[in-house]
Amino acid sequence: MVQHTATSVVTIERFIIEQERQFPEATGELSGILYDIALAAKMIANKVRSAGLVDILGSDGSENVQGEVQQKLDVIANDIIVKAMDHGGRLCAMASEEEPDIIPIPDGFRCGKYVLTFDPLDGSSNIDVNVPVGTIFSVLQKRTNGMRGEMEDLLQRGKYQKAAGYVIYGSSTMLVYTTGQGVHGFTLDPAIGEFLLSHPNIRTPEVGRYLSVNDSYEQIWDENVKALMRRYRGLDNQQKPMSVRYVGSLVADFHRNLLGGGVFVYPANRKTPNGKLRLLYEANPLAFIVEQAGGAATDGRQRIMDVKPTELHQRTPLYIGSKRDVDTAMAMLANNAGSTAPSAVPAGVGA
Ligand code: FBP
Repeated sequence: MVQHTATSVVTIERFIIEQERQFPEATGELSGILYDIALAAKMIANKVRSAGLVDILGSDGSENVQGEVQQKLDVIANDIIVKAMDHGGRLCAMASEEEPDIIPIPDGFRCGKYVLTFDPLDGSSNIDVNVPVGTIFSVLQKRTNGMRGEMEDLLQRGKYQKAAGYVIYGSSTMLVYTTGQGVHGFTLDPAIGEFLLSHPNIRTPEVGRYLSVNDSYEQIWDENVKALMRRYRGLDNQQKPMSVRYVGSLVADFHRNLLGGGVFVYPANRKTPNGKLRLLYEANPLAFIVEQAGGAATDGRQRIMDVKPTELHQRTPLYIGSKRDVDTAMAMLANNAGSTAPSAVPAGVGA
């Protein structure tokens, strides 16, 4: 594999082809899926960038399966991805945070050997205030025999992912992905409309600087979660205090910590006893990336990518980022493991 530097002018398409060449048995289907995702990302970036100028800010007035108000851009991004991915003949099914059930491949289009799960616009509640948002995706290989994708093909452990990545629509638009051969970042050059290699072989620092947590939930956390937060803050004199950074957009917080070192935590609490974030299209893809970059991800009980999914929109507690800090979470939570017994929630906490 050609060793590129951040100054090499390498498009994402060329990089994908070079990676594929290392697998003589490869059919090009996975590469094709990554191309189509890059195309969808450019189209979504265009919408996000002009969001304030055209009438696509604000809510769509409908609710998604999570009971969340859908933003207009949530729906637009979801449609862009479905339409970019459903006719390439590489997928046999999809699942999205914005859709209640499996998204089948329309009749008339060939079914392929992969399934795609995705969060079309993560952090969408931040769109109207111009805070970075993102798209997160995960690719798995079909397991069942039939032509069409089934629930069993989607509900696979994260460790079976063939590819995963995210796009961050921030000061620049970046696409970061892995196929199990390291983590690579590409920046969109809007002048030429190309994703160019800007961050080859991303490695995340072993020890984190940043702590990303919404501690307005502190009152409804378990005691061991509170003890862990005191540890990260250096309040029990076991480590140097970490600097708190929280955007409230998972992709933005994860991306900062991936490059600069840090831990993002969204523990379970009495209001969301199984956590808030979704296993299939938030926790699993980011866990694959962080592990490929030398970091780790846990639900407080086990490695995120060992969790056996049972539902499409399953939620999970999440501790993800620099290895030392995730190991600390595992050590301090393991005996009471992440999930919290639901009980009274003081009014207004986590509103
Ligand atoms: P979606 O926008 O995809 O539903 O993502 C959930 C999310 O917005 C994450 O991006 C973010 O990390 C988290 O929820 C913020 O939650 P809270 O407002 O409770 O801190």
